[in-house]
Amino acid sequence: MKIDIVSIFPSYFDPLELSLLGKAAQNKIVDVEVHDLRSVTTDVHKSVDDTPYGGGAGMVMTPEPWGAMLDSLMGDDSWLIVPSPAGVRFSQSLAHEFSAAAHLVFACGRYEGIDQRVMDHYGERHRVLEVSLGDYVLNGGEVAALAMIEATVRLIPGFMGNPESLVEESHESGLLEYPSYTKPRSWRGLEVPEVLLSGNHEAIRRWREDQSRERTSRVRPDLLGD
Ligand code: 6GU
Repeated sequence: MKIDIVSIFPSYFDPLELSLLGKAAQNKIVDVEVHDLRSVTTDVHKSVDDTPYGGGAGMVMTPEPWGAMLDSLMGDDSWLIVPSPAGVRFSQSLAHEFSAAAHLVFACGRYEGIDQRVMDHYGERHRVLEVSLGDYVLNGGEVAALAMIEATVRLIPGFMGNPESLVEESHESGLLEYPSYTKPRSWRGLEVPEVLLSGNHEAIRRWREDQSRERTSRVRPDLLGD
């Protein structure tokens, strides 16, 4: 998979080199390139924003630099992902969809967002998605893009050392994951649940399923639809 990221703060993406994603890049599972939006500006001030038509607070990113940059990046099978608190909610199922794409382009806006015509223009020819992490506001799309990229790349076949660990994790089944324990058996007076030491695989499976349901109904009843 190829991932291009466009931002006015390219160094936000330095951690990609260090993390698990660095390994994926070394193994040629994913090729990530970061582009500075200011590199395609034509004025001495390298400006990328202006005041909003209709008035209001803040600044809006102008379409010209985005057009110049995205014309050079978008191809026939490219998806344009625009992180935005006004977008559709990111989810594990969207991460699965992203992980099957050949080319993802993340357009990270700052200020009050990007001129709507950028999304409309590329939407005529490409899959364009405005995507939000959740119901809170970040200063720009960079942190959101990092989160979406990490969630996506770990689902690409061959990325995870042990693909089994993808199967039972939170949000794959629609339930939260059951609690986990390791050695020692006793720690500060707290014991590992007896059933996990029993060797009875069917009993362990049932206990974990019960724990998943109990935890989900307690902290995320919305996932159960009640
Ligand atoms: Cl994707 N962008 C911004 N700026 N804020 C957010 C977000 C995205 N998701 C949640 N809050």
